[in-house]
Amino acid sequence: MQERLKELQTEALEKISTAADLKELNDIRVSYLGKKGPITEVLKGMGKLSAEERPKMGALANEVRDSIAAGIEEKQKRLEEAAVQEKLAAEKIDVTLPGRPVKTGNHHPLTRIIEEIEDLFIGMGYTVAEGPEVEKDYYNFEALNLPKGHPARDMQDSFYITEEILLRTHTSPVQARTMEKHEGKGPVKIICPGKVYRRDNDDATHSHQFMQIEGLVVDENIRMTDLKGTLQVFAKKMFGEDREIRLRPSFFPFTEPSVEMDISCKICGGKGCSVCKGTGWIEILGAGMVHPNVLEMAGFDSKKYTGFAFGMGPERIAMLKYGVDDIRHFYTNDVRFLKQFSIHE
Ligand code: FA5
Repeated sequence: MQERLKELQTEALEKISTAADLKELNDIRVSYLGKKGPITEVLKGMGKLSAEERPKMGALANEVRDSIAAGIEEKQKRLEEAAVQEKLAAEKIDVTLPGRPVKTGNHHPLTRIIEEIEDLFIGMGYTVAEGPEVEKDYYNFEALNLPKGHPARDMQDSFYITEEILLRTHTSPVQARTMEKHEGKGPVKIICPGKVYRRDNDDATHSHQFMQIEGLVVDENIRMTDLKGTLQVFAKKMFGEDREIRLRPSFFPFTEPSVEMDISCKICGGKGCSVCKGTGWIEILGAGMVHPNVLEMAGFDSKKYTGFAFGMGPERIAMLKYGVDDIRHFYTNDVRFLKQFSIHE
């Protein structure tokens, strides 16, 4: 019996030392130390031993069992440690590797131009006002001195929804709405960016839907020279000191006198091209002194108050600034076009 126990001990310790993983080790534990294991079997024969031999054999059996259990415990620690090391090695991160670039979008060139124009005017003390794109005929035309049947309505072919409601053809209705809110008290100093719609045929410089930015200043003693100075500051800040501007007399029913402002064409350098239609100039805005009728209709005393207004097309401005030769590029969203305005590359 003594020999058998020693044999079992040697055999178990050998198996423990060669166990390759925790599962194998657990199998050894179950087979040697379990209730149906060989040590238990040996101990069952203790009854046949003499009273003298029995405690000796019992002590030996305990010793064998303890040494196997200790062997298993130690091996288990080593296997667990090895498993942790293996995992650490497999999950090792090389912090010196270059990172993967994260793809980011960027603002649409039109958004950038509009924000730049907004910032410029906010810097001159203007606030930003907004109005609806689906507009009443009253604000789009009548309140701007364009009664029904007025021939100048033809200048802005419109998309009508009902007889009285249309998609606004310009941002000027926001002028009328803002002045109305001021209830005859100045000063008013706003710019209004937004989408407008016209039944224009699409070409290099025209779109049926485009953006406008309106400007309006109403106060006592506002003069034409204030308008000219403001437009000059705007043009120089936007396009650089070297760009030429010209003011041409024009007509808008809501301003008197009225002008249009042109900028020398950057694309052809003034020689004439398809963008400037051979003239060397591109019209970017209409402007003028607010017509007394418009002031009165909005509740302002036209003897006390005067004002100037202007309305510009940011697409045309973006075309000039970035040298874009077709307005349709802004709406077709070709990524190759948009990527050129990325600030990340
Ligand atoms: C107006 O719309 C007036 N409301 C502007 C104004 C405001 C005048 C305040 C006086 C006082 P006009 O139709 O010229 O004016 O348009 C203004 C600008 O919008 C033009 O200078 C041009 O830059 C742009 N624009 C006009 N039509 C189109 C179009 N179809 N596609 C792209 N831009 C356009």
